[in-house]
Amino acid sequence: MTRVLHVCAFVSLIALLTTSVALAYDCRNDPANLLKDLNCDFDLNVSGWTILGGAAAHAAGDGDPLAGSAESSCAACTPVGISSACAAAAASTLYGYGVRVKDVAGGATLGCGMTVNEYSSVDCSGAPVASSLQAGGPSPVTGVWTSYNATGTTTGTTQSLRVDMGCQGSGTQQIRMDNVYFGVGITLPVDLQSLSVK
Ligand SMILES: [Ca+2]
Repeated sequence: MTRVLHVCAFVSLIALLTTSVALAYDCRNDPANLLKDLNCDFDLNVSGWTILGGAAAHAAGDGDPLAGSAESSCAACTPVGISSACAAAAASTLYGYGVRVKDVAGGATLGCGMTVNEYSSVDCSGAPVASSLQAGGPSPVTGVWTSYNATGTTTGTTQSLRVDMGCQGSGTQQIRMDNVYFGVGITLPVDLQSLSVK
């Protein structure tokens, strides 16, 4: 019984720490976040973002950590998601990046996350020189906000970037996204997807 209690306490502590750190980050108030002024928090609308697949809407009453999130939905398409406006970025630089995602309808069965499209132009014109920086993972538990975070280095010619984010699945998909970031020195933990204690 004692060991079980210790394990439970440990799991609770990890969950608490993970939640606390994730909730503490506010994309709008981080000077290092290149998306800080590109509607990263979706507090009022989804202005500045374009549709990747499905339809886009604003979920005013839902968000993480702050109210307001971007919603994408689709009856039969994949992926479902949105793409950011163009942001200036530096070449050969280590960045941290990520997004929080909530699967509302349970249709994002193949996973969710973010892809960074890098351009050698200053305005995201032309074809991407790379799309290899990604923060992805299994689909979140339905109805639970989950972090997808990673770090990676831009190419030697990168001058600008767009961030794509969303989910892949089948059937009806309805997801929400919030608190998007891309910046030097930003390192946030990935939420626990699952945990088994043997
Ligand atoms: Ca928000």
